[in-house]
Formats: sequence, C-alpha cells, structure tokens
Amino acid sequence: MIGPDIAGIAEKLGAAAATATAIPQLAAETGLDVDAAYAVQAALVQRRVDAGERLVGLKMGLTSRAKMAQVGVDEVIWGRLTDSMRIPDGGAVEVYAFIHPRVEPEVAFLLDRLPEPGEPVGDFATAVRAVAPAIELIDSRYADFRFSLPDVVADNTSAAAFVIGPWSPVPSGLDNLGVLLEVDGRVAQVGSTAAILGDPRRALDEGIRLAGRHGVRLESGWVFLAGAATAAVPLRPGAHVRAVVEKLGTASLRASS
Ligand code: OOG
Ligand code: MG
Repeated sequence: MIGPDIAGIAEKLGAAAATATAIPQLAAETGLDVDAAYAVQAALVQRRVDAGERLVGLKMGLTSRAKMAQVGVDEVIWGRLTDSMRIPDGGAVEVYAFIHPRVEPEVAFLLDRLPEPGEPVGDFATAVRAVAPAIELIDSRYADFRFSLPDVVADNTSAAAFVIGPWSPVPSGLDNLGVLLEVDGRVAQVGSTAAILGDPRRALDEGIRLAGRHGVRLESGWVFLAGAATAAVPLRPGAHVRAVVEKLGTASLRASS
C-alpha cells in the first residue's frame, strides 16, 4: 500500500499558512496517522528552514485540561518554533497575516544542559537556565479551528508566533503560580501553572520523551513553551494582550488594527 504523500501535505499546510487561507482537514482523507503526521510536521518546518528560518525551540500543546477541552483532542503534542515566529515583547503583530489567530498564556524555559536522550531531567535548575512569562499566538490552518490529533500534529500544533517576557532565574517552585490573560486591560482567562501537567516542569520531561521518539533532541539555548495554562482567546484587530504569571511578570503584544 502506498502511504500518505508527506511532502504534498506539508506543501498544502505551508501554503495555507503563507497565504492565511484555511484548508479542510486532511488526515482522515489521506490516511495520516500520528507518526506520519510528525513526519509532515518535520517536512513543513524543513521547508521554512530551507527558506532561511532557524529552529529556535520546541512547544508543547494540550498539556492542560482547559486546552484539551477547548479543541476536543486529549493527547499531549509538541511542535517546532522558528526565529521568524518570535515577536519582541510588547511588539506588534499583523493580524491579517493569520487566518483566525488566538492567544494563550504560557511559561517559557530557556534550555541549558539537558540529559542524554532517554534519561530523566533530574535537576531542573541544571536543565533550565531561566524562565519567563510568554504568549503563544496559535492559528490553526484548518477551517473553523477544528482538527483531529494527526491533523493538528501535521500543522505544527497550530504554532504561528510567540512573545517571551523578561527571563528570570528559575524560582524554587513553579507548580502553583497564578496566570492571567488580559485583553485591553480586562481579564479574559484566569488559571494556574498547576494546570500544566500538575507542574510545568513536567512538560519538559514530556517534551524530551515525546520529541525523542521522533529523533529530535532538545538543544542548549532553545526556547521551550510548556503549553497554555488556560483556554485560548481570539486575537481581534487592535487588541492589546498581556499574559501575567505570578513571580515571573508579564509578556505583551499588540495586534494591528
Ligand atoms: C493546538 C496547540 C495547543 C497549547 O498550548 O496547548 C497549544 C491548538 O490549540 O490549536 O499550543
Ligand atoms: Mg500553546
């Protein structure tokens, strides 16, 4: 039997992102399973690297119940981040470059010395140099932001852009910090870092494990997004968005009008 057309699917998803045009879901129709979907993701991001972008990190997805419930997929997933997705803290994003952008509050890690593949992280403060509040801008390339597990994996887990706030040294506890997402000065989502697999540090173990299954090794100097603590909210033209994480501070962005 001939398998799914990995390169062809990656090209479709790449074109959907580049032209901000939604496409129908494709996993069911093309027989794409989760492993093949990670192969599509690798090909999709390789196209960006071939065009001059640089891989700068990894993001986790669906590490909280709030997120799983919002999108109806209940598996932890991961995706790749490139330099062109990074927006400076407080910077502006062109909303019309996206299909139906949403924003969500996250915690970011700056990776330092990681264990050998297959080894547990052990000392978190050795593995991670600094932590920061962050905002992830997600933009599913599928119509109506609806997808199956292999669909969202192939689509690089909806990754579109991210903002990192100021880095701080790793605090003693990260497992129960208050998280707020504010839009135009109003609280849009409230949560806790406890929502991220019970402790966002666990997201790193999962990231190492799950990416390792596909031959991807996390690197020193990479950014790691642990996954949103709350559901995501639509990013409207002109909106000013702030994510506030207790002890860590604030990350913000402004949407073009
Ligand atoms: C999938 C990506 C999920 C997170 O932080 O949970 C994600 C989506 O919601 O479109 O980035
Ligand atoms: Mg996210």
